[in-house]
Amino acid sequence: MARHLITSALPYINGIKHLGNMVGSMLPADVYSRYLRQRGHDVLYICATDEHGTPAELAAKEQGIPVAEFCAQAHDAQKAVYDGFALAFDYFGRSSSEQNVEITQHFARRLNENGFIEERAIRQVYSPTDGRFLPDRYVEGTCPHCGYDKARGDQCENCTRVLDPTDLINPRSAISGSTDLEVRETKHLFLLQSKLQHEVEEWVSRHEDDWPQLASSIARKWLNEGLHDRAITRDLDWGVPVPADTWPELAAEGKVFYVWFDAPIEYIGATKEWADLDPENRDWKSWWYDVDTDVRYTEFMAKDNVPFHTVMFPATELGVREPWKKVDYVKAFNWLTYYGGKFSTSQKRGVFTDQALDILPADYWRYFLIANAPESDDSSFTWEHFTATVNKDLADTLGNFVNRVLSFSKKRFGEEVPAGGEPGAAEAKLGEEIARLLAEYEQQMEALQFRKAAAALRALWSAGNSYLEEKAPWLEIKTDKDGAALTLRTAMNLIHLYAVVSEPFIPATSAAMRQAFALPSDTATWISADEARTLTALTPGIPFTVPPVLFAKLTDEDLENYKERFGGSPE
Ligand code: B3M
Ligand code: ZN
Repeated sequence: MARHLITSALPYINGIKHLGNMVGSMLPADVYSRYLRQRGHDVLYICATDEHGTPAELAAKEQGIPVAEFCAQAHDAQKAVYDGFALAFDYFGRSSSEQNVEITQHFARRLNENGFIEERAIRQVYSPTDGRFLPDRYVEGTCPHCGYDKARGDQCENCTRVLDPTDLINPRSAISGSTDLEVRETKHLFLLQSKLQHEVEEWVSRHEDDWPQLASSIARKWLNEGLHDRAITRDLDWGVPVPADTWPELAAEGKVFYVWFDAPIEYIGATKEWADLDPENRDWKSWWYDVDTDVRYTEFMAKDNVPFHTVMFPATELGVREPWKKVDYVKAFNWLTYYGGKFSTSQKRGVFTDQALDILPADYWRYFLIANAPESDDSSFTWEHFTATVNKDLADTLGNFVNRVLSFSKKRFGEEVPAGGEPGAAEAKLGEEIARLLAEYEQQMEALQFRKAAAALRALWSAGNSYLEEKAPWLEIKTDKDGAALTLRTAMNLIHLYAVVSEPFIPATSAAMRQAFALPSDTATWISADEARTLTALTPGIPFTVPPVLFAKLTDEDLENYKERFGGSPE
């Protein structure tokens, strides 16, 4: 059985992420990891903060603190939110770690030895006022393509075109605002991706059939446009230093690697961080090095990150000429919009992950987001849709079922799973249905089809409700006490089954459901098709407690409050 290596795109250090970021990378990776662990697979789920680059430097400057300090604080703040969302990383690292420095420098040296790095003199924007070169976002100005006047040196936010700082019209320094800028010549390292085009193409063509359409079409588009050599160093204070043993002159000038060069390498770096903390994990390399088919590597990301993961990082890995593990499956997501508009970190529009947890516990968000993940298309977050989904699926279909069954049984039969009755036709029909839906759920999870998996899970919950309505134990008890006991016992078996299979989506609620039953040695992590069909694992006499209401119903007043606080439309 292959081991599973899982990574989600590294959240950039700058600022708490919004729900759109969460649903497009970390949350589905967590759901998938939890599922695989439950099914008995050996799983390593790695993520980290992406800490280098100009936005971190600029944010630190704005706060008036050293960038290292800014990153340390921002890392902890993000980690606290992810803990709140119950993201069960095996390790959540930092791309500024010494491990990442070491591995990034090693990759650069190997690429150089293999003839894939070249030093080139380029013309760059220099600010005499600031006494430094101004890479990427350090220059702002007017976009030459669309005329947007707040375009950044690396990209125009308005038309999304990738830019070079020297492209900007009326450029100004983002640090001092100075327009007294000149263009000076300076040396940088270039990764000769053009030389790797064929190899990358060959590698992509061996894998793209397995990838979802969204990932393979983006990879193809980039390959068709041709891989260009690109500068992989910058004039910044903060970053992985160019190693002095290989490039003494550039190192002396204080050049560091470009953030997108070291960020994907941090997937490996963070694995080493994890290993260095715990001697038991010392074989970290067995996850990454010289493992072809015994590790299956799945990456999660939003679509804008796909080129870096399907083309550029593989090019780097191929050029290193060492057997580093390359991705097997790329799970890419479209955008989650806020009322059809853009969630925007810079413009603070939409719901941020820390605010979400202020309002409601993680399970509400986890379920809603995954059930509406932007898989085949963009999907829109609205408060109306969110409150309706919570009320219908979580409060009514699941929560109410659990409470109704346990409260009623307690009232009529006491605090133990009731005895009496023999399963009949209704139970046989239910068992078939549950076994079928469970198989469907498993199949969708294995296929990483999260919306469909959520639909199957919801159908499992619904099947319990239909059974309960059909048997109506509150009527049955008047004429057939044993029959009512059987119905309630079967329903309790469903609750236990829900506790197990809902865990990847709603871990806290699942734990509460499972703990309702004092089942001796309840360690099974999954439900077999046979158990699903018979629904008799919980036997008469097992004590239970009635958990507090699992999901609160959201009122019209709640809805109005949310809309008022966050704005009920994109603008
Ligand atoms: N930090 C995502 C972003 O900021 C970027 C992902 C890196 S994954 C190696 O858009
Ligand atoms: Zn533009």
